[in-house]
Amino acid sequence: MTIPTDPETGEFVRSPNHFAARITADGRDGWPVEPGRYRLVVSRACPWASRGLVVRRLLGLEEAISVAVADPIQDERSWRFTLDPDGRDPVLGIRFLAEAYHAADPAYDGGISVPAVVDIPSGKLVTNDYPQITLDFSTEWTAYHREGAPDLYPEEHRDEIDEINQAVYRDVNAAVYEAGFATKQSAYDDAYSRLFARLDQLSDRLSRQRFLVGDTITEADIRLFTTLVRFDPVYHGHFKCNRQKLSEMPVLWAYARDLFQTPGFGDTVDFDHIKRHYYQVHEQVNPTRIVPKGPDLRSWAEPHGREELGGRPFGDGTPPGPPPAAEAVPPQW
Ligand SMILES: N[C@@H](CCC(=O)N[C@@H](CS)C(=O)NCC(=O)O)C(=O)O
Repeated sequence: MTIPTDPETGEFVRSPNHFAARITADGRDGWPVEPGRYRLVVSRACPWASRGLVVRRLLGLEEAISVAVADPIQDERSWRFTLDPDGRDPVLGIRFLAEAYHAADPAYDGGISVPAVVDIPSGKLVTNDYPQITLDFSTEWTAYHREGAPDLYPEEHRDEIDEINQAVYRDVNAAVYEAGFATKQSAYDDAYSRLFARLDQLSDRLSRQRFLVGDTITEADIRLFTTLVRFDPVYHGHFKCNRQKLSEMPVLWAYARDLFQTPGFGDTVDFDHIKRHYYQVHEQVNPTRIVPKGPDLRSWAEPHGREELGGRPFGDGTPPGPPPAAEAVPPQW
């Protein structure tokens, strides 16, 4: 995979989300909410796609929206279904996610990214607009949420959630990539400084409250979690985000363990997919493609002590049950 960077500044250039139709209860974009109709295509390696896996689990949308898991290693045709029998997604019948992109737009020649939501009857990609995908799961699919599903995007906290999400996107979710893919020292330095300044600020906030906004889990926690869970296995070494490891930042480390141990979070995480994807796909960063053996993951199960801060993870709701057997990740340690 070639990593696009700006030759002048050495900065990573992120490709835009080209397909931004929304699946809504009123179907105003032509894509109405309908259980069984759409397939969420993810890689368990990908932090942006993993948001969708967590939200879908927390809301109990597993029956309503099925999931396809791509091989963590893309080839020159990008994401592929080589984990499935005959290398084909059993529901969409395709070998490469690109086929769904081209069914939607035969002339499309941009990047093929996950997460992607595909309309099963037509085989067409509906959206790869990941920030909207999870918000729509929360706000448009309410008729199919499980009993006891939490409100991950509560009306009264939306402004605060949006503000935190913006800062976390810029200085955490995206900054780790900008540090790792920089081809000039100044671009790396800038991303590294923003990242750790923001992590310090988040750590301070989370030393006083169990979750980022209000006293329950929200979309903001999910977006921070998917970067934190990749920090020590990948971003600390591969992306040179190495002022400290997550496990050396006590508040954030306990916060991440708290979420990891909450049903719907850790049970979506596959560290093997995460590590193999980053270390093997980014050959510019890691030309030997060797995947490190560490870190020891068992500490993710250690007590976090965050209950002392109060908070009600699911508000008036309840945690989800275990994942469907077909979606269970292998034991992680
Ligand atoms: N499409 C979005 C976010 C999703 C994203 O970057 N997904 C990665 C995997 S973590 C991917 O599919 N990359 C392949 C590509 O964009 O060609 C973007 O480019 O900003």
